[in-house]
Amino acid sequence: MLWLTCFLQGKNADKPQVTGQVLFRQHYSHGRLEAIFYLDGFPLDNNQSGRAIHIHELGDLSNGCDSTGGHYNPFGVNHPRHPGDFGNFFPKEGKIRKYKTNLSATMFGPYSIMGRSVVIHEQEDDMGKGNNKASLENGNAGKRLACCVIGICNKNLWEEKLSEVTDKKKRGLNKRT
Ligand SMILES: [Cu+2]
Ligand SMILES: [Zn+2]
Repeated sequence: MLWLTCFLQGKNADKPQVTGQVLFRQHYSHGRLEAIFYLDGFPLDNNQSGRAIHIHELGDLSNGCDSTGGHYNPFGVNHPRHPGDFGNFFPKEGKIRKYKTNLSATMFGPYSIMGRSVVIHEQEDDMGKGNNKASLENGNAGKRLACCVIGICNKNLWEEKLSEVTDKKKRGLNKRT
């Protein structure tokens, strides 16, 4: 088992100022990747559009999120079939708290996501249905709001955030009953 984290510094000049982290876990060597998206700083309005999140090819932040390259695309396929195409996320009260399983990216072997980056976009991912070239490359997700480089972390960080995310879900369910 290996754990990875991607810590967002929120240093971009643009609004909103997104902070938080994306965590990954995977069983060696053929387990499916799991991820926790734990992000803050979105507008409080619950009716805003979705925000696309992807893995980009490079872990180079020398020119902010602009130097992270395009979507990580080791097999030369169209968007949204890249391993790090995580789709759209809908913040609630300015936060994203999401646990996803069975993702197609991997942290092992020649196609590892380690050392690459996670990018949070301003707009919704059109999932390749935009009828233009950009749609099949990047989903027309717009500006890059925040980004981070994926590195190794320990188990504790994962366990802590996982219990927070799943507890929140339970509380949410209780509220509705
Ligand atoms: Cu992207
Ligand atoms: Zn993509």
